[in-house]
Amino acid sequence: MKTNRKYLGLVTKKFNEFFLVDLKNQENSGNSEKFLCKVKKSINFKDQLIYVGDAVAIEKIDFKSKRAVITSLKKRKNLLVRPAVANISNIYVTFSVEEPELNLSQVNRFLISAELMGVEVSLVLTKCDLISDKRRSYLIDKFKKWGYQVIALNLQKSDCFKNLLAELKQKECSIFIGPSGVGKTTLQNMIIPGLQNSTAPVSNKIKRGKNTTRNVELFSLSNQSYIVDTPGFNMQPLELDIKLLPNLYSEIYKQVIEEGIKCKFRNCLHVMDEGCNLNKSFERYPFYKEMIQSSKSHYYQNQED
Ligand SMILES: Nc1nc2c(ncn2[C@@H]2O[C@H](COP(=O)(O)OP(=O)(O)OP(=O)(O)O)[C@@H](O)[C@H]2O)c(=O)[nH]1
Ligand SMILES: [Mg+2]
Ligand SMILES: [Zn+2]
Repeated sequence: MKTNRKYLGLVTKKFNEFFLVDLKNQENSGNSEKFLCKVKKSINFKDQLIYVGDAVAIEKIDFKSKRAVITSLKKRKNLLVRPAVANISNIYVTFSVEEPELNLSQVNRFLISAELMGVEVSLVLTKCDLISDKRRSYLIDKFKKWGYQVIALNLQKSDCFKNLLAELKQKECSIFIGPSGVGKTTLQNMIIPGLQNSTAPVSNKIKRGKNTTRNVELFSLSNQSYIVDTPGFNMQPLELDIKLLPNLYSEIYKQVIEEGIKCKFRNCLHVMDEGCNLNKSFERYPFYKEMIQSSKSHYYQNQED
């Protein structure tokens, strides 16, 4: 049975030239219907490329074979570039406290690149069963000082995610990003009953993840909220517009905006001492300086090209 009616859908997975699309606003959306769709040629190009998280119109729906065609893309709120996901409301940067070992510079790169999206960013710490309570409190305290909500989990305990689940249900589209092997899929399998996506132990020798999740995929928590699992990766040094950087570190923008500190030069990057009034005694300052330097050299390199 084919219908020519137009439906609004949500792209939940992308592979080659196909997309999985959930029909939106269905009453019993917990187990909503998924359609395998191709895209009408005229829309899937240039700035109209379609990503997981996009709202789309689908037509030529065949309810029997569960096939349809995406015929238009709705205006999106935002687009995260890596991993490519549209319409995100919350980012949960996810790291294990051990196995793989916690790398503060990596945590910082993930957090700062997430901040660029201008959405709420939180930090999830997994595998807390592998460290002492004292170390756990120390880490929570550290990342709170970096300006983040910290959710410390032991995924071996079956009820560890209850508060997080309640929080996720209040949000629209939450994405979990972080290195391979930290437990992103394990957590989502616990959160969504019946979900049994592949997970794998970290490699024995170097305690690195095995890149188990290969695709970005969006799952429904309810009619209004979704979570997105993503393939793990390590973040390369960031090369950003240096003028943006001071606003991405809460330790800096709090001083500038909330406390009203003023430096001698209006566009002070807070790396030269002359006329700079920023209090630099915060833990992430060396990371900030390093990011300014690498973004600067990137900037000058591009000017020379
Ligand atoms: N001890 C302990 N092991 C955990 C915890 N969370 C996850 N693991 C284990 O960590 C391993 C990796 O978990 P995955 O869920 O596959 O990790 P991932 O982040 O999805 O990795 P990629 O898909 O490769 O990006 C699995 O063997 C999990 O059982 C935890 O809180 N404690
Ligand atoms: Mg995974
Ligand atoms: Zn300054």
